[in-house]
This record gives sequence, C-alpha cells and structure tokens, in this order.
Amino acid sequence: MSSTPITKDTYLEWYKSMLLMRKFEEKSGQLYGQQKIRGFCHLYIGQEAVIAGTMSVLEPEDSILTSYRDHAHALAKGMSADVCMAELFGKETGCSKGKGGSMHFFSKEHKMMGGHGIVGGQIPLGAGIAFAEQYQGTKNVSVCFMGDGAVRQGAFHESMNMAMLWKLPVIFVCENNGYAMGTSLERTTNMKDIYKMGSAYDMPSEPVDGMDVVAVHTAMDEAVRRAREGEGPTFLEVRTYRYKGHSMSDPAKYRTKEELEEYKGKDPLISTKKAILENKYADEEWFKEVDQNVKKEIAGAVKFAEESDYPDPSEIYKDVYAQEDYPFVRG
Ligand SMILES: Cc1ncc(C[n+]2csc(CCOP(=O)(O)OP(=O)(O)O)c2C)c(N)n1
Ligand SMILES: [Mg+2]
Repeated sequence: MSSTPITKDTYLEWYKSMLLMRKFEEKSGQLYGQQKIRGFCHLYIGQEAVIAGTMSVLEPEDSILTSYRDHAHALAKGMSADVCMAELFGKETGCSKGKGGSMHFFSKEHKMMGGHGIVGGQIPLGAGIAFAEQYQGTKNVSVCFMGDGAVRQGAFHESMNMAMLWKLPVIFVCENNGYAMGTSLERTTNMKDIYKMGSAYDMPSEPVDGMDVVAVHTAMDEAVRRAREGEGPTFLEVRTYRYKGHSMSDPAKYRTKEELEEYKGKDPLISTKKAILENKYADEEWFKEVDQNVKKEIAGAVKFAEESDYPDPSEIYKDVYAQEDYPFVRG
C-alpha cells in the first residue's frame, strides 16, 4: 500500500521536473562542445525516472547524496538552474562557488549533500548522515545513490553492515545502468543481480524498473516508510540506462545501437506524457506551455552563468576544509 498517493499533480510534477533535467543536460552538452563548460561532465539523460520517482516521496528535510552524475539530483532537490549552470561554468555564483564544477554540486540548504567524484565515496557519508538524524531523534531519512560500479568498493559493504546493525534511516539506491565507464556489468561480476548483495546483511532489498517512474515511487515509498518508522535501511537496485556515453569524451562504442534503442523505447518522459494524456490530466496546450517555460528557465540560467564572474584567485583555499585555520591552509 502506497502511503504517498500518486495523484494528477504527481504526474504533472514528474513531467515538469524530468523535462527540466533533460533540457538542462542537453544544453550542458551543447555548451561543453562550445568549450563554455570545461573539465569533467557526466550526463544523466535516460535515468531521470530514478530521481523523479524518489523526489515524489521525500520531504525537503530529507538528504540525498550521489556520485559525479549529479545535475539532475540537484535540480530535483530544488536547486535552481541558475546556480547549477553557473557551477558548470566555474563562476562564483555557482552552487559550490565555481570551485566544484559538474561533479561537485552541493547545497546544505536543500540537503543535497553532493556530488562526489570518488566512486563510492558518498556511501559511508550517506550512512553517516542517517546516523546523525537518528542520533538527533529526527524522522528524516538519507537517500544515497550510487552506480553499479560503486558496489564493488569495500566502503559499500562496510556501510551496509553498519547501517543494518544500527537500523539507520538510510536508503541505498544502486542506479544500475549496466556500465561502469566502458565496462559492462557482465565483465565485472559473476553475480549480476546486484540487489541480492543486500541479503548478505539481511537488508530488505529488491530490483526496481528504473525506466518506470511509478515503480520507483512505489519501491521508494515503502523504503522511506520503513526508515522513518525506525525499521532500518533498504537497498534498491534500480535498473536504468544512460543514453549518452560515460562522459563527454566517450563515444560509447562498447554497446550496440539496438540496446540503446530498446531503452529509448521505454523513455520515462514519453511514457509519463502518454499517461497524462490518457488520464486527461492535461492537454497538448499544457505540454507546450511547460516546454516554453523550461526553455525560458534554461536560457535564463545560461545568461546568469555567462554574466557572472569567476571566483577571485584569493578564494582558492576558502571552503576547502571545514576549519578555516586547518594547518594546511596557508593564507
Ligand atoms: C575510487 C575511484 N576509482 C576509479 C574512479 C574512476 N571512475 C570514474 S567513474 C567510474 C565508473 C563508475 O561507474 P558506475 O558506478 O556504474 O557509475 P555510472 O558512471 O555508470 O553512473 C570510474 C571507475 C574514480 N572516480 N574513483
Ligand atoms: Mg554504471
């Protein structure tokens, strides 16, 4: 039984938020080609239903963490397209003051706890945030996303063990898109059902269709309920697909066109639009309006980023360590 009902508004919000993510990233890819965005840049296009189906269950006080493929998570958590685009441009108005770039989006205010470049680095942090919430007696949960490559890290297992031991309010979400850079899951493991790894810790675990936003919402709803009620963590293996290469320099030659087309046939934006029209939740006019609003929002974000300044060189050591007087910081 779903405790967070799926209503007309849920569908409309899903569509609007997924369109914003998709268009933001398409624009980012284009700007990267023009060298306006430099450095690392990993696109999430194709995986949008995972974060959209999560956000329809969470409260603003809940935390999320993810890997370097973090643009959509930040937007979904309510960070503005302006501060996200400015961060991609390396400008001082960016969400990490222009010093984090694509892989390190962060906002304490929105409880978006990063953007982590080290594969699996966010997993112990996700458990740690859940520990802090439990210690302080809140009902907040921590949702920790990771890739299929990250479950091969020791830190994953250590975090799973402690989270289960202490019944922490954390939901571990493996976004299994089938590849870690150019290496397919089949080439890295004998055990392809990643969700079964939870059974080593007796943790409730299940596979979820990540191209289906309703399926993600439903699984997440139960996991969040369990966490809030003190029943402990859940591990979800959400099966999804990235349409683009690993990063901007990856032509993705390790997979077939047919495989890509198969997933594009399950595109969450198309299926959500279809459901909205079939249920008469909105008409074509509404879609046109949403499309125009998203385009405007992104054009505004690009203008904001272009017109912002780069951080002053004197800022280089600032915010790098929690303590400003950390011994390595020599003003
Ligand atoms: C500890 C560590 N080892 C290696 C790398 C290099 N690296 C960057 S991304 C990546 C693949 C991770 O794949 P996955 O976890 O499936 O996430 P996806 O990119 O598919 O979202 C690797 C090996 C790294 N950043 N950190
Ligand atoms: Mg992967």
